Amino acid sequence: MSAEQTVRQPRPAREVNFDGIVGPTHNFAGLSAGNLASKKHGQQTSFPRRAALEGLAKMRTMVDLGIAQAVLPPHERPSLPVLNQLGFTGTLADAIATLATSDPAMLATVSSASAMWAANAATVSPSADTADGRVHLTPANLSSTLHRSFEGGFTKRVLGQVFADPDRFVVHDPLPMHQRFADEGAANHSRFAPHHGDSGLELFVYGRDDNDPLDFGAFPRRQTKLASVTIARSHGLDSGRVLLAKQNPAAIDAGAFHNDVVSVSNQMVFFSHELALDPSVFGALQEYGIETIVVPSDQVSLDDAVSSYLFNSQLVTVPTGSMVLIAPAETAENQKVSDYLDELVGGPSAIESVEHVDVRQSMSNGGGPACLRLRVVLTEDEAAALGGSVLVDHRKLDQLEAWVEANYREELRPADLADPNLLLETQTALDQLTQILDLGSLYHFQGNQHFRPESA
Ligand code: SUG
Repeated sequence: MSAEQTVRQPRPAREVNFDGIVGPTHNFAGLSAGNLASKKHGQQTSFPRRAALEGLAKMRTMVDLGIAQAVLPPHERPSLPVLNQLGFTGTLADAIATLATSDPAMLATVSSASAMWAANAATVSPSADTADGRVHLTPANLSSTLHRSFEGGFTKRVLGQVFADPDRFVVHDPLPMHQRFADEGAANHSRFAPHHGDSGLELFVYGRDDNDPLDFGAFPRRQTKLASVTIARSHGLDSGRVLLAKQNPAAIDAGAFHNDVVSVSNQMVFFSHELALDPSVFGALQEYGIETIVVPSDQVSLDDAVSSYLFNSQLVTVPTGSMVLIAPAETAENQKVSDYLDELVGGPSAIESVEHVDVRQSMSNGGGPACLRLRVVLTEDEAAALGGSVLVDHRKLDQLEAWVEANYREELRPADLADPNLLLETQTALDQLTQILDLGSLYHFQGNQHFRPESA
C-alpha cells in the first residue's frame, strides 16, 4: 500500500448506477458469438419502444428502492465516422441505402444499439482505491465483436463530459484495439468493500491468458489477462488489493461470455455459480472476509443459470441497510431457480429479498439487469461534480418516458434498418435527449467532430 493510501481517511460514498438508455435502433441481429440469446433471437422483430421503457421502468424500481440512479445516452447509430472508416464518403443516408442492398448484415452491425449494456462501457475504480485519490474510468475497447468495437471512442467522449472535473475524475483512453488487449469493462470486474467509501478489493476476471490462442474453446474468450492487469496499473490500484482470476472455460462454453452472467458482488458479498471460477478464488475471497454465496450445479445447473440470468441480477444495499437482489423476471419462471431464490432469502445469507424486473427485450440479446448498468461509487463531492443532468428522479424518468413514447418505433424488422426515416427519427430523438440531459452537442450529426469511432 502506498504512503498516500495509508493516510487517506475513508469518505462516505454511495454507488450510483448508470444505466444505458436503449437506443431507437434496438434490433436483433444475432451478432454475438458465444451469447446464446443473441444467436437465438437473430433476425426476429424487435420492439425498441418497449425495450427503452423496460429499461426506464427498471431505473424507476431502483429510485423507489432509494438507490442513486443515472443514465448514459445511446450512441448514434449508424454513425458517419464509422461509415467513413468503411469507405463511404457520401452522406449517411447514401451509405445506408448502399449497405442495405450490398451488405445488410453490415448495416445491422453498424446499426446495433449495443451501447445500452453499460456494464461493458468501462471499468471503474472509485477514488478510495486509487493512488491519486481520483475516480478512474477506462472505456472498454470491446475488440472481440465488430459491432461493439465501435463503442469505445464515443464512450470516452460521453464519460469525458459526465466525469469532466480533472481534480476528481480521470477518463482514460480505451486500451489498444488489439486482441491481446481485449477488454469488456465492468462486466468482468467486481469490487468488495465493507462500505462503498472504504478502500476495496478489486477482482478482475479474464477468459484468456497471454499465451492462449484467440479461439481455443467453443466460444470466444472476450477478456485477456493483459487487459485486466493493464487497467489495474493505470488506475493506480494497490497490488495487494487486486485479485486476478481466470473464468472457468466451461462457464464460457455454456454461454457465460462475460463473468457477470455467472457472478455478482456487492459490498462484502459475492454471489456466484460454483462453476464460474476455480474454487480457490472463493477461498481467496473468504480470506478477505468476503461472504461467498456459491450456488452448486446440482441446485441450479449452469444451463439454468445462463437461461434465467440469475446471476445477472443487481445486488444492492438499500438505505435501511438490507441487501436486495434485482433479478430478471425469467428467474421466477424457472422452477429450480425460483426454488433456490426462495431458499436463499429465507436463509441466513446477507441477501434478504428479491425484486423482479422485466427487461425481456434486452434479455433477448443477452443483456440482463446487471448488463444494463455501470456502477460508479462516488462521494457526495464527486456526485455534485458530475457534468450534464444525468442523475434521474421520478420527474426526469417521466420526462424520459414521454420522450421514448414520442420518438421510438413500436416495432423494428431487420429490413427496417434500411428505412431512411429511421435515421431521421433517431437523430431527432437523440437531439432532444441531449437537451433533456443537458449534454450539449454530443453527437457527430449535431456538428461535433471530436471523436473517432474506435479510439480516443
Ligand atoms: O456483448 N449483446 C451483448 C450483450 C451484452 C451483455 N452484457 C453483459 N453481460 N454485461 C454482447 O454480446 C447482441 C447484439 C445483437 O445480436 O443484435 C449483443 O451485442
